[in-house]
Amino acid sequence: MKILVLGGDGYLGWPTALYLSRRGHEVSVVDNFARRQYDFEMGVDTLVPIVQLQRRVRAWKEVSGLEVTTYVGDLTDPAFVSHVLASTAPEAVVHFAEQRSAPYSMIDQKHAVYTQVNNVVGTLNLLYAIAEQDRDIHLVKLGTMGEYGTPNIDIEEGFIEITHRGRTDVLPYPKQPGSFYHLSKVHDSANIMFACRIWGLRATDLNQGIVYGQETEETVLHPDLATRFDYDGVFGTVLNRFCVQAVIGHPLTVYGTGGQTRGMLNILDTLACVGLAVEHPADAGEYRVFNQFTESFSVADMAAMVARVHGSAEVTNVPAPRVEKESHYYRAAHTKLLDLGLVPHLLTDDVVRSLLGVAERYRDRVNPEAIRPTVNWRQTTNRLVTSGGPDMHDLPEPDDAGNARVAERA
Ligand code: NAD
Ligand code: USQ
Repeated sequence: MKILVLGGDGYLGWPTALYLSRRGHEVSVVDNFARRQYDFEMGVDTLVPIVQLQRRVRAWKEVSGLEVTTYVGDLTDPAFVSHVLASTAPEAVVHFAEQRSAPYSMIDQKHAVYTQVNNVVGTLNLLYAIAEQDRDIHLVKLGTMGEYGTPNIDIEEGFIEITHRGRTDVLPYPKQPGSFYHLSKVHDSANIMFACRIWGLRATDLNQGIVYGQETEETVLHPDLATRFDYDGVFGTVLNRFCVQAVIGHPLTVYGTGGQTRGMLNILDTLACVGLAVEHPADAGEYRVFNQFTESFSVADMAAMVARVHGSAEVTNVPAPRVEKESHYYRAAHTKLLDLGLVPHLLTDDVVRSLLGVAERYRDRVNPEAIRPTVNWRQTTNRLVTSGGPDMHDLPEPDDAGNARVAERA
C-alpha cells in the first residue's frame, strides 16, 4: 500500500515508517521538526542520539535497499497538506504529528494554545484534504487512552451503550481528560467522527496508552536508524524515565502516592497495532476506535518493578505536580486489536533489563538537572527546565486563587 506517515521523524513515527517499509509498503514521511525544536527550547536532548531525517532515510536505503520519501512542512499549513496528499496519493495516512506532552501543554497559556492549535488545526486540515481529494483514504489517527480519564466504571472502546429513561443508544464514551494536550485529542476525535459522518470518510482512532522501549527490529540495524528516547521532566514518559533514573542513581520519581493506573504498551506493539489497523481498513463512513495498550499498571507498581530488577534503585514520592486521581478504579477494554491478531510483548523482567541496558549505554549523556518535574498543573505559568525556576519541592501549596501566592513569590 502507499502509506503517508505524518510525524515520521518522531519517537514512534520513525520506527513505524521503517516497520511499514519493511513490510513492503511504499512509505512517505512528513515532519516539521517541531519535536527537535522543543528540545532546543527546553535545553534538553534525547538520551539516544538521533541523526537528521535525511541521514536516517539514507541509512535505511543502505541497509534495506528501500526508499522512504520525505516531506518537510507543517500540517497547520493547508496548502502544504493538500500538496503532500496530492503528490503521494496514499491509501492510508498514519497521523502521529502532534505536540504530545501533557506537561508541555500545561507550561502556560502560550504552550496550551500552541498545543491545541497545532493538533486540532493540523488534523482538521488533513480531514479537509482527504475529503477534497480522495474519500477512500483510510485515516489512522493516534489518539490516547487519556481521553477517557479515570471514570469509576469500565472503559469501553470508544462507545458505550446507555439506557436513559427507557430509551437506549450507543454513544461516544464520556471523556474526562487530564491536560490541555489530552483535551486536544478529544477535540480531534470529535472532528474525525463528524467528518466520517458527513463526508463518508473512513477512520481509525487509536487510543494509545503510554509507550515504553526504544529498540525495534529495524532501528537496531544501523546506529543512524535509532529513534529518540526522552527522560526529561516534560517529554519523558514514566517507565522510560524510571529506567534512566535507576541507572544514574536518581530516586525513581513517583508523583504523589503513585496509585495512578495507566494502560501501557511496548514500542514493538505500537508498530504492530498501526500495521494491523492499516492492513484492515475501516469501512467507508466508519469511525472506529481501538484501545491500543496491552497491560495496565499503577505508577507505584512500575517503580517497584524497575527498582527490583535494577537491584539498588530507590523510590521517592514527589509532591504531585499534576491534578489527577491517585487512587481510582481502572478497567479498560482492549480486545479489538487482539481480535485482529495482535500478539502482545508483555512487560517482563527481561524487558525491563533491556530498557535499563539502553539507559546504561548512554548514561554519560544524562543531564540530571532535566529529571525533576517542572510543570505544576495548578499554576497558569511555569518556568522551563533551563531557566533556573524553583524546585518543585519548594513550591507553595496552591491556594483557592490558584496562582496568587506564586505571583507573590515571582
Ligand atoms: P513525538 O513528538 O516524538 O513525534 C511527533 C512528531 O510529529 C514529531 O517529530 C514532530 O516534529 C511532528 N509534528 C508535530 N506537529 C507537527 C506539525 N504541525 N506538522 C508536522 N509535523 C509535526 O511524539 P511520539 O511519542 O512519537 O507520539 C506520536 C503520536 O502518538 C502523538 O500523536 C502522541 O500523542 C501519540 N501517543 C504517544 C504516546 C507515547 O507514549 N509516546 C502514547 C499515546 C499516544
Ligand atoms: N508520573 C510519575 N512520575 C514521573 C512521570 C510520570 O509518577 O516521573 C506519572 C504521572 O503523574 C501520570 C503517569 O505517570 O500519572 C503517566 O505520566 P506520563 O508522563 O508517562 O504519561 P502522560 O502524561 O499520560 O502522556 C504519555 C504521552 C502522551 C500519551 C499518554 C498516553 O506523553 O502522548 O497520550 O502517555 S495516556 O497516559 O494513556 O493518556
